[in-house]
Amino acid sequence: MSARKTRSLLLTTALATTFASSAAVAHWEGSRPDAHAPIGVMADHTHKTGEWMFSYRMMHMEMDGNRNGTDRISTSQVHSQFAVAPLRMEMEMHMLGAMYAPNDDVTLNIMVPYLKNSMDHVNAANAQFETVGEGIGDVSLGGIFNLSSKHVDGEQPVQHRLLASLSLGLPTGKDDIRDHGLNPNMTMKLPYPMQVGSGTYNLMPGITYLGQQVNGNYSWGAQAMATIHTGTNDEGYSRGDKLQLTSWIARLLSENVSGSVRITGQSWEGIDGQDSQLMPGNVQTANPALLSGKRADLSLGLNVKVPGTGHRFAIEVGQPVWQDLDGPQLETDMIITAGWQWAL
Ligand SMILES: [Cu+2]
Repeated sequence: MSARKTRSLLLTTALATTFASSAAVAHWEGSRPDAHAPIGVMADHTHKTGEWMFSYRMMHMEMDGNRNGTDRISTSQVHSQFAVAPLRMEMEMHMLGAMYAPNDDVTLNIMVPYLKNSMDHVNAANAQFETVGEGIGDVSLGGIFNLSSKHVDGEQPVQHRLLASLSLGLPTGKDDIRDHGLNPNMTMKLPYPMQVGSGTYNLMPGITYLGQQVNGNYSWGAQAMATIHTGTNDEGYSRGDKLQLTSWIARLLSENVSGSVRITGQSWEGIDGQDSQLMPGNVQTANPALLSGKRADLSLGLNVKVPGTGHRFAIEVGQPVWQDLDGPQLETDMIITAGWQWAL
């Protein structure tokens, strides 16, 4: 394990030990549509003692065209470095989740993802082909903890909350999927971004701040979350660690509907190690160094609750406003997340 990862693990452990000093929340109105963060945010809320929640979430991400740094580059520029150029990629993720609160301060959760990654490529002779990596992804188990809450009185009383979360990602997803390339008679190992699993145990520590106007229409929040891949998978590498910072503001549009605006910044590292069956000179996605970058997204969301039933529906649409990629790398163009949540 690298020094960087050891440091990250120590930080996570320090965060976990603070869970002991938790506090129940008195004035938080959990039934408001905006009491849940925009649907693209994970580990954003807790439940009351004995409450269950089941959820289905779908995320669709579109990547079209290549970029190096902050600049768009053409397919022929990619071909000057690699035999094959990716044209576009679609990532589709279906997530089944369950949450259960053994008490008011701790909510446990499990999430089972199913992924489909499709990528279109073209070679220098203008022959196009598509590859698909599909299957169950890395199942995660975790907890969300009420760290503290504070009620601030005044003309417009505000309830503040602080949550901590920690998830463990299990290596249940495949990291050795193969598919046909140009030759229909043989398969090849799919490059790193096309695999549905990391092959490693992953830690996802997070900290979330929430604010709610007790009698007003506004609420807001911010979250920092890291993804730390521990060890090395059977293929000989570890995926790049990621840090994500997000902040949003939401407004009640009616008693049962709220709208949100969110800004997200993220930074992710390249592959640590190498899959020896991939040829890094052939295509950028097989090059461990060309998978890191930074991005800022702006997202608009809608939360809807069906009164008296425990059902909620939500959608969020995001677009990058800035991206800086160690490329050539496919740029992200759109992220859509939609979901259904049922608390009982
Ligand atoms: Cu929940």
